[in-house]
Amino acid sequence: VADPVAASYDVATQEMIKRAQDLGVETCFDRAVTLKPCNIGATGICCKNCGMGPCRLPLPKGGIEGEDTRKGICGASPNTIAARNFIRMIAAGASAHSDHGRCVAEVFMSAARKETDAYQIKDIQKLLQIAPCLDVAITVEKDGEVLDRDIDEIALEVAEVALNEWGKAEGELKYLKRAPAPRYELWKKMGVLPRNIDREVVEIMHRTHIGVDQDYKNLMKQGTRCAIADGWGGSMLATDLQDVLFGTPYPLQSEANLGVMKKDHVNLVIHGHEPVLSEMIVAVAQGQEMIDYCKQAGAKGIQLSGICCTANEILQRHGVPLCGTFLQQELAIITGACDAMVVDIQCIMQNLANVAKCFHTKLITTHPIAKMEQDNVIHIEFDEHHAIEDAKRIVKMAIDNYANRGEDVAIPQHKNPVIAGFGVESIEYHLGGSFRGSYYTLNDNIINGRIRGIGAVVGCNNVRTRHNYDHITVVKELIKNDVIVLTTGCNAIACGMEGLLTPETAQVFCGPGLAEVCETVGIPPVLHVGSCVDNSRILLAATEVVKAGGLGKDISDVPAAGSAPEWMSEKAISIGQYVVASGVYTVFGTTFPTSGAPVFQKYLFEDFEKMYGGMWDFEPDPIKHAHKMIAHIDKKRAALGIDK
Ligand code: NFS
Repeated sequence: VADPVAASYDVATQEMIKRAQDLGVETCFDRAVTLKPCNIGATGICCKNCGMGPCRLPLPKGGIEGEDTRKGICGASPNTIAARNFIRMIAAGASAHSDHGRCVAEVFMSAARKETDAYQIKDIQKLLQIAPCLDVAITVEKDGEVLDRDIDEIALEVAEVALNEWGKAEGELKYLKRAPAPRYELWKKMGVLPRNIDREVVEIMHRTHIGVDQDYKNLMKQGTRCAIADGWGGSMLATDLQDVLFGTPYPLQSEANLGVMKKDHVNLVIHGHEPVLSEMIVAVAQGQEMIDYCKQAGAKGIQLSGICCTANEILQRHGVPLCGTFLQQELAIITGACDAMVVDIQCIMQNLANVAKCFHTKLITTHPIAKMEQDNVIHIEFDEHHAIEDAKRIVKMAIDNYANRGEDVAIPQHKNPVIAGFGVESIEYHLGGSFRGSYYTLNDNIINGRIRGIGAVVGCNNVRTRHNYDHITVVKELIKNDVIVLTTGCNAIACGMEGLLTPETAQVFCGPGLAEVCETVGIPPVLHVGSCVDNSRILLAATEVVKAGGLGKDISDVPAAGSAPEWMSEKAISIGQYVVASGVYTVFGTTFPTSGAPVFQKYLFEDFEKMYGGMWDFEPDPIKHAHKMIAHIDKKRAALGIDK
């Protein structure tokens, strides 16, 4: 079994791993001890794309001298194999984000057609802001006069145009032009403008089939195009349409870590990614009907909390507390206080069902594309046309189950306050100038050196490194060196658990320059900008920085760097690639899936900088990891002539 302290940096997590072991319940932390990764697969050089293999091409001990003559049955080189595997990861990651986006777009369509009472166009301001980016007019001319166009009409056209982005027959993605003009022109020159979202994924699957594309550079060209279709397509549409449907987040206060669960409350934990479901659960759980029902059941109230990106979605819009990161999902049940856990899609461990069997917890799947084989799992298929009823059924099930809770409940008493809900708009408000649409103050503070640069630290947890340790260490090292951090995904949750998402953190952990800015403006040095699809907010914030002036003409000029210290999902690889293709140096920690093909890896780590101004890097040591980012930021400062 795992050593709880070695497995996690977080005390609440350590307590729950220990408890699980005492109760004889196995978790992913224990499995990580007994189940070791395959070194050939982990380094990207196992090809299983046909029935003659798998062909495994391990790197000889001591590396390769001279020519690399390794090849598969068909002759595929290590570069081809690693590139195929890498872009298949991009295809899967881009699919996950974009299919989530499509679901939101379909709900948006229902709302625009007024087919559902549950969902409405909530944020008209945001609708009017994104409509022109989709070539949807927001005014009409009548008798020579320019008039505001009807909102319902705009919404309907936005829905149609947006949905069309997934499969249109001609043209290119409309959002690409939201990038700074030189970036768009570069993509055009490189031939990587995505045509539609689905097509780029399909083409990856085709090109990586046996006997098709056998040039790692050409494979990566398609990997890049597909990743751009994710970041500047599927993910960005997901974020925007969610904002219009559910409201653009604005800074608010909440709490994070397992300690947000309450012993005398019904605990309903929401886990997954699409806010389509969780929004309804939040609405229903806060309604009088369920509150009364809950009192009858003898509980003081309903305590909602979230895991993974659903947590970030309902935190940033409603202040629902964060229960934990990806690696804490089993532990939420092990408290014995989780009356129901409801899941939708992505990052859901199948072992949840096995853990739930050991407790009274009801585990509910809700999505037609994500079910579980175990017989204790309840499936309630969620549909936007009867969303309220579905949500009520789920909340009631949690309340009814409160009575079945055993005596043995142990909720760790650890949590920290968080401020979340930042975004392009609120950063502008807090760090903008007196003119609208300007990031002037932020840029000014970067130019005068109070802020050294911007770090985007994102991504998962991975059992192959100590839970949350790399996240926290990288972020603390960055802010200590005056790098302001934008965070999403499980990194954001980890920062919240550690108390880094409060303005008070600035005085304790920041360098003097960043501390001064945070104190003057009243913001945390680590800004929670949402879920993983909300990395699109970071792309747009970077674009606003470019527009505000003084820091170059393209995203690749800005003193900024990206990082995913504990990544594990294919989604993270897609994100990494679109961030690199957007011109940002990006460092991954823990492990890197191409190290068995040194030539291909060098292409990603070095040659990409010459092509896109951004490139990949790998550094498992979190302090060195942060300093690689800082070195890149300093290089960009020097190029702009603002170093001192
Ligand atoms: Ni992102 Fe969100 Fe977490 Fe990783 Fe999973 S929750 S979409 S993939 S594990 S950060």
